[in-house]
Amino acid sequence: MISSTDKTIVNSWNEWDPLRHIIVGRADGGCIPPGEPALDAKVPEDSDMRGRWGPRPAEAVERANAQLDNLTAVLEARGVRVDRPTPIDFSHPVATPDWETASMMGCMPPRDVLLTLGSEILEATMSYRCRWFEYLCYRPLLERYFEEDPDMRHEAAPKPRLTDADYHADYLSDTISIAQRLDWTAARHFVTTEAEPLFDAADVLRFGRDLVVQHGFTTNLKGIDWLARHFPAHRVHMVNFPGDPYPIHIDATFTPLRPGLIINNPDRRLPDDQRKLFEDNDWEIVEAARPAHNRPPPLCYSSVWLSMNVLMVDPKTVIAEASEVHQLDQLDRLGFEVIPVPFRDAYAFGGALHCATTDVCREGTCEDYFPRQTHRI
Ligand code: ABU
Repeated sequence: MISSTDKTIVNSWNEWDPLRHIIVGRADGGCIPPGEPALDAKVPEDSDMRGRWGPRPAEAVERANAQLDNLTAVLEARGVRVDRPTPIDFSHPVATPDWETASMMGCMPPRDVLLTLGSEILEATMSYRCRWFEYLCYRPLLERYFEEDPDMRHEAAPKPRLTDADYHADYLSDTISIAQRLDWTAARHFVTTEAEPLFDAADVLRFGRDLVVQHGFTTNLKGIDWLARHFPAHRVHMVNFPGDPYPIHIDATFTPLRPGLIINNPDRRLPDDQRKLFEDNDWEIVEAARPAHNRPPPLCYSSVWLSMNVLMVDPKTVIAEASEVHQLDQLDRLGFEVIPVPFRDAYAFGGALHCATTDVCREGTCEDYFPRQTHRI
């Protein structure tokens, strides 16, 4: 058994095996980035974030950090080793030869940037310009893991150019109706084009030998193809969720809790033709409980469905947001030990408990949870 006092080992194959070592993000210096194509497409028409940008207020940072620190303490009390990123000056303008933007975003959601699979930690391409340099916050940790674990593989996907060619012009209008958005997402017409491979790590769910990847705003088909070629020993399955007008990141939509059990956002149901893999292998897909809140907290990019963005400590134990009473109750009825932690003050900085963390080490090996499959989704 791997214990948190042991030397550094990078090893994580799925979302639920017993957790030993994790990265928890920080809210320090978090900014609302200025408009850019991919970000504007995600911010709802009626959001209080429209037209706003700049550093978030100091007291909001303080409240978010208090909840992130509390999560850290809860995990450490359970014997999990916790590391934290090194923030950079996110209010600084950044540029490449192709574009410039007046600020970055932050380093609260490591799940978006880093994909751990086995002994590898892969830096995602990302798809927002304001997040192009976010990997720098994690480099001190990744360099340390590389020093301390001789088997660790530190990989980075090809940095994308993120020129205007990466974004569909029809998403740049600020008056797109929800009906129009739903038609587009049902037709798999997303803001990102296929100009080059793009993916955010939070669009990938790990099920041992199988990776389930959401095609949406932040991950395109070339990105999924890049992942399939990069992980040739794995089976990569593309999914999409037509009920989501703003499809970024799979982890408020489809959440595996233990082998054989997934909760699925009832407003973003996995289409029938994509269920065969799960049905053929006796996985149950249960509708997630509805969120306890009607709106996200102020100045938050994410939807109310952060309610189902939970963190598994092991296949029987789950950390969920303390005010999400319906989700807590459902998890309890599904037989889990539920650890409620307050986290809504951190949401605006990049999401909930799954978003705010990324695995470094879980016990366990690469298992085949889907031995019966005849075709790829
Ligand atoms: N990062 C997960 C956010 C997904 C959502 O807004 O529903």
